[in-house]
Amino acid sequence: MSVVGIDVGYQNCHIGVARSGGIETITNEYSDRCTPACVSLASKNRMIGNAAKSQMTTNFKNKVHGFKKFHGRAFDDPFVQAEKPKLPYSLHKLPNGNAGVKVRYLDEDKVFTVEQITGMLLTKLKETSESALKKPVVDCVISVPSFFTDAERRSVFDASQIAGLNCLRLINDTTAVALAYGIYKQDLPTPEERPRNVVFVDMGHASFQVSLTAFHKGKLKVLATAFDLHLGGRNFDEALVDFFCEEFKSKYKLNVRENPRALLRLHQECEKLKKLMSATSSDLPLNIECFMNDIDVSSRMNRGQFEDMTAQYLMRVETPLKAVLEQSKLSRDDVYAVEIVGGATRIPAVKERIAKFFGKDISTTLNADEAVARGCALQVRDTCGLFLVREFSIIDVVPFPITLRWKTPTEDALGECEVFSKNHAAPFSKVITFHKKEPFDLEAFYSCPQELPYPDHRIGCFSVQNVAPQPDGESSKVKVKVRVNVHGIFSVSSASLIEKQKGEDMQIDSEPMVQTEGGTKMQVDQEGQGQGDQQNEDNGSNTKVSWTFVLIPWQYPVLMCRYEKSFLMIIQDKFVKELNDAKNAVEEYVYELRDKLCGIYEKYITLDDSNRLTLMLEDTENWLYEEGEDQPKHVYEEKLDALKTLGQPIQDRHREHEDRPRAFEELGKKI
Ligand code: ATP
Ligand code: K
Ligand code: MG
Repeated sequence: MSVVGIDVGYQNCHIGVARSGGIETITNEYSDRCTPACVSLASKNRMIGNAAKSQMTTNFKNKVHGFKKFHGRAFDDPFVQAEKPKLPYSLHKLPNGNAGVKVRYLDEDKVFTVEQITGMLLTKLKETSESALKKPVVDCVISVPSFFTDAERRSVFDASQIAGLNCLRLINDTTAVALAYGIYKQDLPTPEERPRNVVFVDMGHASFQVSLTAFHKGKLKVLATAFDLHLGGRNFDEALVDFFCEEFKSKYKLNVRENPRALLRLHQECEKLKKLMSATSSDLPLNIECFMNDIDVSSRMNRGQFEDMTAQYLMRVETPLKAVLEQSKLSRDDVYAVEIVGGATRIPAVKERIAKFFGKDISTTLNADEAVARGCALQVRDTCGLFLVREFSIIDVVPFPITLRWKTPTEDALGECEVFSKNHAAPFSKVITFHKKEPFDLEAFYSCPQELPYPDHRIGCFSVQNVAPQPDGESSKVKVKVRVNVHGIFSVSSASLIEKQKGEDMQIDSEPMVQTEGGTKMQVDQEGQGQGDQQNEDNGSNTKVSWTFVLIPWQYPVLMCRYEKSFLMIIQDKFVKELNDAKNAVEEYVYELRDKLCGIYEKYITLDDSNRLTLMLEDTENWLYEEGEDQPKHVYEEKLDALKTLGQPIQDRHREHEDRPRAFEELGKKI
């Protein structure tokens, strides 16, 4: 079974796969390595990817795109509310408060969760992989922006499950790129040498991500990440759209914003223009025929004008670059190379800003569109845990600090402690020891709400139950293991009670105390990277009793019903495909037989019979366009059978005649 790496972009998706020691990117049925992140729902079926995108200006109300950043977000989220008026499709508040997508599908109004929509997209990418690799694909690695919080990551993870994928790892975009950079480098420093520090810059369609990563032979360590959540190619498109909307208003008296179809067309044309301006600084035309109210519009633009009108965005390029240096306490001179990827880094002014900031040439050694997907595929290990390509260890970072707060039913005072600081290594486990006489709750939340690109700073609530005092009335020692896992998701992964043995003295005071509060003592053991569960047990003579505990992450979605729904849709797609195939088979047979009746079959049928059959074929053709347009599958199958009963004898006579001389020839050879 193959494992694929999937880059689910805001606009473009790519799939990488490790094959015979190298990485390849997979092409879809359009021989395209890029599949647009677009799902179009219609009255009979749904289309995903290229087919959906080509429908851009028709059925636009049911064409869902630009949904990547709705993952894990509430309908009332300020970001969702700000995006809503820009979308051709409708958003809807789901019963759990999350943002859902409202479309007309199978002639009914339907609301889909964002997980379902991404699930559909992933289903398509899974199918594309399967048909390219000619084997089932279940295991995958999926990239997410480094700034995705727990809720967003969980949501993407759920989407992968809806698609029937087993996501082995959610990997940060820039970390995937770093891996794609490092894995084939033969000259990385040895462990004794100073690391090679490389800055990775990814400007996609909707966001700008930067990381500073230190490389040694066989390993990379992310030192810092920074981002501009809302800076990407789409801002540059929108600047052009704004400009032309104004111009067309004064020049042609057209209110483009009132016409969604025209607005979408303008968007497409502006994106094309933007790309052309990356290649040339000369004046370029923008012409759209029959744009609105039967009016043809035209205008011109050049790179200089474009840079002026996008100055506000270009200005923002520097901030995250500065931030990664500051966070990692490195200077520009410590940076060995600056590697850029992502479609929008092709804008010359963006490249210039980055180069100017670092005072050095930027490298474009990586494939700007495929580096993320390739990096994802490189993270893949086989079922025995062996890397398929080459072993390369990754230490990523916790992007936002996480704090744990605890309380018991009787204690008013809350205790709290920051368990993961900003840029703490991840994945990582820590064991926290509590001294408690009763059950308690742990609440995890992001420490700095003002820095968080997400309105809800809560992560989850975890209940540690069945805690009672020791027989001697003293507090029990409870060890709780907290973890930021390979997906970058926080969890309380286990809790155990250490029962004091008779005569044994617990040396709690010798342990470094992180925080002590009336009645609550807490101590943190760092456990390091990896999945291992080993920990240094006290003296080996205490008994460890582990028990399950209740975990209630906020906004945790109900998965099962969505999975079933998605499964039904796959069946629906299959059903529609089979129906179309049956109908096409009738049509093809009509054309084929008609051609042959005037050609190779002519000699094998009487003129009368031929005329009668031709008439029948004509009737069938007309029928296909009229009442036969929309029939159940069996009707087409019966029609085809009826035609074949008439066509087959002619075909047989023809074949017999063809075979006869050949048979004589063969006989001749034998004699
Ligand atoms: P994100 O990473 O934000 O989720 P994505 O991965 O889908 O988005 P990319 O495919 O990296 O984004 O980049 C798409 C963007 O790059 C689009 O805005 C596209 O117009 C822009 N782009 C592609 N080629 C060029 C070019 N030659 N000049 C300017 N912009 C370009
Ligand atoms: K992409
Ligand atoms: Mg991207």
